[in-house]
Amino acid sequence: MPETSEKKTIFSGIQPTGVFTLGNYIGAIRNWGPLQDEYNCIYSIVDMHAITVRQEPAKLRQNTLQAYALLLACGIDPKRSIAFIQSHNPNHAELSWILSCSTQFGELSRMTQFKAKSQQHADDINAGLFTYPVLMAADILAYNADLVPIGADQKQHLELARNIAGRFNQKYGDFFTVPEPFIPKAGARVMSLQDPAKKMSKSDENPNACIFILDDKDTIIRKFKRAVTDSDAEVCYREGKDGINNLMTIYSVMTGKSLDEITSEFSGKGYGDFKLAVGEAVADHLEPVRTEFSKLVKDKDYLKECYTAGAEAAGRITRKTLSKVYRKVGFVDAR
Ligand code: ATP
Ligand code: LTN
Repeated sequence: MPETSEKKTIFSGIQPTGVFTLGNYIGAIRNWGPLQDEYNCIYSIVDMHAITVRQEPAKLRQNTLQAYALLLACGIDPKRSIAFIQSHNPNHAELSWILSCSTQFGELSRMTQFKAKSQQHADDINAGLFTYPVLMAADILAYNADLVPIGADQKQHLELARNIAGRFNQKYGDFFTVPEPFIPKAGARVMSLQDPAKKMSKSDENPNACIFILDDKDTIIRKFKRAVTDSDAEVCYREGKDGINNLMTIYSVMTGKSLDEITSEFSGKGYGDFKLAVGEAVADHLEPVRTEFSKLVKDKDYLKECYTAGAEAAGRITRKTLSKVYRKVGFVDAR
């Protein structure tokens, strides 16, 4: 990827907290590949974010390598994008410190993900969990990213990153690009199959609540068959039909059919037929990802080559940003 060009820059990250879900895929990663030609794309497996909740070290290492292979299997081409592991580029943590001095305690206290995660992990409400959005801002601002493709749940964090950039620019003179969120129109919030009022999440305790992108066809169909819906047996998108609305959105994204087309396709048919069709569409769509993943994950040397080169390319960009930031805030040049 050329480092200086007229193209706009994209940054996004995903945590190595387990196999990606259909929510991560539809809300985020699926949209990353098609951006690669039009933009300078930088994608990261954000392991430093993952340790804000307790992780078993051996498992984190394994999950990180798996997440990197999944990223490539989902169509991120390490030759056209920069794809790297966050902890391999120390500049993120360094910039995060500087930015934390332009972030207010009050604004971090308002983050809904912090409130939710402090409830889930009441025995470990650590400072990292609280300052997590500052590290996320550093991830983005270190590359002066213009656009950040994310699911709807990350909108508040992106808003904060914009505020931090604005405040820094005000204090020290215009420097950071104020990033824009890039949230898909359909599928920005895929819901749990067991509780359609909750978002589908990797860390859900109930394995039937989410589809993992490496689930096999039978498992995917079984999970959709068990999906919680309603009792009126009509496939149409309407307020109060959260379960069906979620399945219709998933089916629409997978097949490209509109909600009206889906309603006519299933008129007079029951939920059983519909759920089976959704399951099949999802399983067929994910099949190539699963095949590619099983090839990639065996090739540890290739993966290492890719993430090493990715970290070098990422570091080349962020070192420049960081030295300019150090000057702006008044640190003495080291050399
Ligand atoms: P965890 O359960 O460990 O908190 P997560 O499943 O929420 O993780 P992240 O790694 O935090 O996943 O998110 C990666 C990307 O996937 C983000 O852009 C996020 O907005 C998006 N995303 C996560 N869950 C969903 C969902 N249910 N629907 C749409 N997008 C989602
Ligand atoms: N906070 C995000 C993951 C994340 C991210 C980022 C997304 C970390 N750094 C930078 C976009 C840009 C999450 O929990 N989903």
